[in-house]
Amino acid sequence: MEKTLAILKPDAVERNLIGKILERIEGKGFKVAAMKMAQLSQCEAKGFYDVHKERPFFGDLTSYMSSGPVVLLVLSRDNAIKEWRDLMGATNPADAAEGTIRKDFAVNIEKNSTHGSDAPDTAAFEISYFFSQTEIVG
Ligand code: IDP
Ligand code: MG
Repeated sequence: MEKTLAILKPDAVERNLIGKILERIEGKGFKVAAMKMAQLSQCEAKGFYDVHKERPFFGDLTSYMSSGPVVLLVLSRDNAIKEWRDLMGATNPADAAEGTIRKDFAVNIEKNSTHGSDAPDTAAFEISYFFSQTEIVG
């Protein structure tokens, strides 16, 4: 089973969408291997999104990601990284396919409700950024 990191971002938590999004995750056959609430500091958000530090939206993104509570999840299933990205949909909800989480719930390209790792190396980094080995089951 492959593992990936998912985040239910501040816009999703603020609008009481935790249950609806978790229902879609479980409905697609993912197992929740770890889960916790957190409120990131801007410093923690910057460390997490370090790959984007040269992008023009980096300051806004890290302010937004630290603006309210998030749900941090480790998801497990076969092909979890790609399956979770497919279920989330495109970064910009205007481009996201019908039936995806971002199409149905995202506010805009920044407040797009969920995060997902994009490759095995980033999944490993992102999972270890938020979870110790003993917090992950299965
Ligand atoms: P991803 O979340 O689909 O992997 P990335 O390109 O890795 O997309 O960008 C990380 C996050 O940065 C996005 O999910 C979104 O919140 C934000 N973001 C990406 N592109 C833009 C943009 O053009 N303007 C504002 N925010 C953006
Ligand atoms: Mg990304």
